[in-house]
Amino acid sequence: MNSAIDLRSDTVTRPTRAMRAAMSSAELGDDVYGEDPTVNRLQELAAELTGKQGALFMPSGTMANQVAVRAWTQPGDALMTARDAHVYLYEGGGAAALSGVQAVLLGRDGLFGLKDVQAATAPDDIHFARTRLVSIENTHNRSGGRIFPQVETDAIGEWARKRGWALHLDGARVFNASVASGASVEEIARPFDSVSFCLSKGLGAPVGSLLCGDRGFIEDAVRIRKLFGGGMRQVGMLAAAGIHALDHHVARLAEDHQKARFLAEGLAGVPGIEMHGIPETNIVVIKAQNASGLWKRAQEEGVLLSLMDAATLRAVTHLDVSHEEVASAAEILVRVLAQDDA
Ligand code: TLP
Repeated sequence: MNSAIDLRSDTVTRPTRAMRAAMSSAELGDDVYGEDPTVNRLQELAAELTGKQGALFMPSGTMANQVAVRAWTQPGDALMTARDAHVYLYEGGGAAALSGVQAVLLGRDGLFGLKDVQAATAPDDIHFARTRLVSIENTHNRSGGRIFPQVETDAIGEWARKRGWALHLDGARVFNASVASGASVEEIARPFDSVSFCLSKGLGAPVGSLLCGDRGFIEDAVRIRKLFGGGMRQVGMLAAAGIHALDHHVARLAEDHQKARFLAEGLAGVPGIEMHGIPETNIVVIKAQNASGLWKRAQEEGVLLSLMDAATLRAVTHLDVSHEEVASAAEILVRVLAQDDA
């Protein structure tokens, strides 16, 4: 398995030697008491980068999103989001189970606009669940790492603000959006009341996400994180990996985007598959009629992909996969497809 080219996700990266060194020399304390200096430093850095008053270190992106849902809603409220958003589709029904919230699903391929939000806005009537939160995912995972258009975010943000709804950014890969678009994370985050981002994806840390927002929101989030079992102790070792990732692994995301484009271009026009456009960031979505057969044969040939559904495969480029490996993954996939076609 070790020599396989692992394109299942950017979560598979392992800490670099320099990151491990930063982890092993981290100053530690008990973070449930707020006394881990390295965690505090990471939280300050995250607040600064997103332009928010505060930030909270979380064990996962899923917990960061679900804590935000719980903080902004009451049971019986509605959450508006894309029908293929991670917060709805990939978090085990968490919004329903942990917050008693129902989802109002919008758009397609992760994208939706003000018009969709307006059309789904229920009248103020006792029959309807009250919308309290809109969640936007940027970049959007299932659609192939697409960047959510800022003009739509701004328009949706204004609509939400007028109604007293909160706007949450699932920014698991917001640094990819920033590097690809040239907009700073702070600019992307500006219309949002809360922002989650992951250290454990393209940034290459082993664990961890940040949830950012204003002071009152962070106070609520601290309580809810504890309720959800996410209070951590001498976790500065992991926070040190996060600080290292933010200091050293952001600009290099551009290389991952180049590798994804290279892979997509290598597969474009090959019979038996359909590419979901040219990737804007680090995720390549491949549509294939026999996706599970292709997935299995690719695995036998040493290329690991994600099987998203019966007709969709996903390849994600990252820190631990070189340009040469991506080139050979493309060759192997073309060969496997040609065998299928014969
Ligand atoms: N995504 C994972 C899987 O869960 C699908 C992956 O391999 O891409 N938001 C977004 C947009 C995500 O893509 C993910 C993880 C999360 C949140 C959750 O992060 P974790 O895995 O830390 O709970």
